[in-house]
Amino acid sequence: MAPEIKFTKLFINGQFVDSQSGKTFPVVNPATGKVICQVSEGDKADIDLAVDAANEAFQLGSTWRTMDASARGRMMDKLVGLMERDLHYLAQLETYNNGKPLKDAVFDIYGAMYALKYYSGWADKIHGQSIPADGNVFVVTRKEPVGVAGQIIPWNFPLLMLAWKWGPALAAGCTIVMKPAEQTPLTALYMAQLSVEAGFPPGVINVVNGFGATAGAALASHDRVQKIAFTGSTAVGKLIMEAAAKSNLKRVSLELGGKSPIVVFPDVDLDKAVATCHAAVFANMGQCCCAGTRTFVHESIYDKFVEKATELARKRKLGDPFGEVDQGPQVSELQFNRIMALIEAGKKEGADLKTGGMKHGTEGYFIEPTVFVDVQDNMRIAKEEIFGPVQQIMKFSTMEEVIKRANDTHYGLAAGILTNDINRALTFSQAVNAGSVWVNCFLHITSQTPFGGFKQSGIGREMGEEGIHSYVEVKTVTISMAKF
Ligand code: TXE
Repeated sequence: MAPEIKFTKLFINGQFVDSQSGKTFPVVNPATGKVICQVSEGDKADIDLAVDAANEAFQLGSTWRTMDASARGRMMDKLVGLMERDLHYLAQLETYNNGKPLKDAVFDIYGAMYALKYYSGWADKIHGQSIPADGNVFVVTRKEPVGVAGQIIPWNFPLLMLAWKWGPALAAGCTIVMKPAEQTPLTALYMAQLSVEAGFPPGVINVVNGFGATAGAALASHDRVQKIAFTGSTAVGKLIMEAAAKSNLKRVSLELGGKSPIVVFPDVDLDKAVATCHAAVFANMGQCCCAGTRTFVHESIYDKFVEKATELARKRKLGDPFGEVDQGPQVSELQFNRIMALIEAGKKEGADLKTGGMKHGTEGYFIEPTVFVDVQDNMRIAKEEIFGPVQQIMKFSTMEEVIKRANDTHYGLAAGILTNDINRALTFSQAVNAGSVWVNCFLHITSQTPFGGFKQSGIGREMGEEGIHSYVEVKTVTISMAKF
């Protein structure tokens, strides 16, 4: 059942407003390809207004700056309570706009609540040190909010990504201008309304819908934005960093793409290993930055693994994301076309297509779960982020070889190893260049643990205590003392 759409404008300074240009753009239901609604389209002029509001709310003496840190935390808790109250509606809205199965949307919203809840606890625990410095001085460090935080998020986990960004920013005492992905603005707008109900002062949270090249670029290059947090493609991540450098050297954190390896040794339960690798790549329609998209299987179990992995992919249930399904549509026609083009490249380059590879159904952007085997490292499907339901299975023989191949990528977001041999697990965990290494599991992401990438998968870490660092400045206060 389609949920009612309650908010479609820009949220600036505590109010829903039309864009300065009056322009709107359509939001599409990926399950049908039909327009859900029009939303206001913000660009530079609207980003300017939102940044003004966020700066105003950040002024010394403002309600936000003078509030007790513990009160900020309680306000965040209140927001979590409101999300829990509206969980069913939020999940429906997420499914309608993003296409993910309803049960996955519910899972994401719990994840978003946990993230906000986790950071609400940090609000009054972000403190500096007293340091025994040389000289007759008393020295303390303070951790102060960096200022206005620009936040640009993608469409694969709209609400979860919002929470990962709002959580540390609000705990640190920053103010926010967020640009949701143009494909999926609806849950962010509803969250904006909940922030009013939770009591956040006007200007602390602003949400400006719009496109990357206009609204996003304006935010990244704004002189009065002190920090930009971005999740999205590596190509755009580079633009963000460039814009930050060319404007005011704002602080940058980037969470970008990946091509994560998952390595299977023969000493594990085969069915369990197949299931772990299946979930690693097919979860969220393959639209996970840390998806396990290069499945390296030891030669001694390769044929059996391939057979079982193919069978499991064939069993995956596709369809209406509001129904009892494992997989919904890809988020947009553009993403659908990108994935289909990479599937074609896989076929052309000689990988063996075991199952899938076709559009599913007649409407929307559904793609059959696809398994390629005998994939070679130099093929495009082994090198490029596909961001779709496409598994690449490769054969390996030794640990040395697989470590080399696992690291032979410009990405470094995540990696996994399935083995019962502790030495193998430790060797791999140490040698692989990845921000997250999972042993006998995959995609196990929690609010308490840092997440982010090596190499071109990003800069900085989100979540956990590390997640706070990019939202604070460290100030050293040195006080001359009388000698005694
Ligand atoms: O990403 P973009 P797209 C990867 C994945 C996917 C590919 C392309 O491989 O197939 O990226 O997806 C905003 N200045 N990931 O095209 O363009 C944009 O409006 C400022 C991995 O959707 O990077 C949106 O809000 N902002 C990923 C956000 O950036 C700009 C999640 C992401 O869009 C901008 C999504 C600009 N010049 C895609 N251009 C992950 N790491 O989870 C775009 N944006």
